[in-house]
Amino acid sequence: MTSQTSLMQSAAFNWINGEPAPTQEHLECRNPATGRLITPLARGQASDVDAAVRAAQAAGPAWGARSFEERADILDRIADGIEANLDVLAAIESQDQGKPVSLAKRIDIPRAVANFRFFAGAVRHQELPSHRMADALNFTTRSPVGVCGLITPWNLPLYLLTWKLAPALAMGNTVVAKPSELSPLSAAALAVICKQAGLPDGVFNLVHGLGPEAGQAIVGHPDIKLISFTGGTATGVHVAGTAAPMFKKLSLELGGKNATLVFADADLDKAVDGAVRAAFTNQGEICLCGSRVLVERSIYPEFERRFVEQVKGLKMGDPADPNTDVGALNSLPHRDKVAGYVDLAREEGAQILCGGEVPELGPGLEGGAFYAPTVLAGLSTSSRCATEEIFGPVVTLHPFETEEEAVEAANGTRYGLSASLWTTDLNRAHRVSAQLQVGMVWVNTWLKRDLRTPFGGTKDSGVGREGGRWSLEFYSESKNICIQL
Ligand code: TXE
Repeated sequence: MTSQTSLMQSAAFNWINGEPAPTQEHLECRNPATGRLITPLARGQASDVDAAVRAAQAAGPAWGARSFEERADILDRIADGIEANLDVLAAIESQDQGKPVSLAKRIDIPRAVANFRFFAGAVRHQELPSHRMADALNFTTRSPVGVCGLITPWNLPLYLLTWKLAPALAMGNTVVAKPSELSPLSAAALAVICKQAGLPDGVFNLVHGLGPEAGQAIVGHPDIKLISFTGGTATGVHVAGTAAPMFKKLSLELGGKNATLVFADADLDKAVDGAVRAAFTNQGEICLCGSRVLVERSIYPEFERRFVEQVKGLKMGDPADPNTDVGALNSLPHRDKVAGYVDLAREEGAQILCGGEVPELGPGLEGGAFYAPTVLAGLSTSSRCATEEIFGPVVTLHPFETEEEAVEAANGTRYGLSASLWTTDLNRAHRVSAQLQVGMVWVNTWLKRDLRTPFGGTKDSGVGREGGRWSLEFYSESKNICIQL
């Protein structure tokens, strides 16, 4: 196990060619629950990205030449290293991001372990296609793409970075990654763990810093052949605009404004429970959060009563307290954006059924980016609060009369990431799932993930799919070899 302080302080440097690399300037990394400074953060520039790309290029041939089994063994050792540091990494993630430490321990860090173990197994067991003709045999190989640029957001820092890094490494690529400047600490810790696990120098490089500086330099670097980006839709437009004319492989996982649809025949206890979890997990800062709940009118009053009661029971407070359900938002500017949407809802005549304020949480947390879990009712399904991504602990409730109306409302945003649907009618589950314009539908559950399945969205939620064989394909170049027999 490595000390928490030394892992946190490693973010003061970039990580290039297997060692800390100093930068001339620094940003600050603060705990959003207290406002306290944690560590200076390296402020990488285009020259740092260039140094990282050169290290990644130098390491590429040897890493790409290793067998899938050899690379999988190293991925497993990285997973072991993350697991051995679970408590330390959960504390780092919570202090850096604002999320409850219990959530980081239960979800974020175990999922990072699972990402490495899953993709180690996936490449060990992958089957490559062959197509026999009467007089020829085609077989398809997968070779590394080259240097991959991975850009990740602040909401699920280690979870999302490892979701990209594990398959990129497994397929023999080398990487230059940029975590969000708002929650970079677990990525810095991961670089140290990768080295301890035996990952060769230069295979995984990390450049910290701002999006328009380090991020833009990665997206626009001519020797980076693939970009996997998770972040806001507006940034995604910019990333695509730079990368697409350079013919880079591109995967964009952007925003969401996902509907939870509750039909009168649903198991109400489970539906309320699922809808609350979908709305408020990680303070609502997950692209998959169900932030619009559409409820069949005949059960609406009872659903609303139970939903609000359960939300009022969520314990908001110090993320370090193991009993906290809802922690701090990631930053004060983001908290202000969330509060701005609730002000807008007030102007639009919404009823605020609970929340709608900055809570007073007592000594030590006065400077924190907290916002009370908020339930809004009485807004149109086409209002701004019901269609724009708020990305915080704010949910809107809407009654509907018919299945057609529910589907139309669910599809009535620019986003198309996911939906969850609560019903005991199997035919309805099939019918409605087929009509929802999203990449993922959950029926009678939410955020149940099987890493073999495709993950990604339609419309303005992004382009491409990652997960299982979709990741193996994305992080490799397929080559068909046709042999005349
Ligand atoms: O994300 P950004 P922001 C949504 C959510 C949030 C909004 C804005 O609604 O309120 O987006 O969040 C890097 N070239 N999501 O502004 O800026 C940046 O440094 C290259 C949904 O904080 O998109 C960070 O590493 N990179 C989402 C990453 O992009 C650039 C998760 C994401 O930051 C760049 C986060 C540039 N020009 C926010 N500009 C989800 N899909 O889960 C910024 N970056």
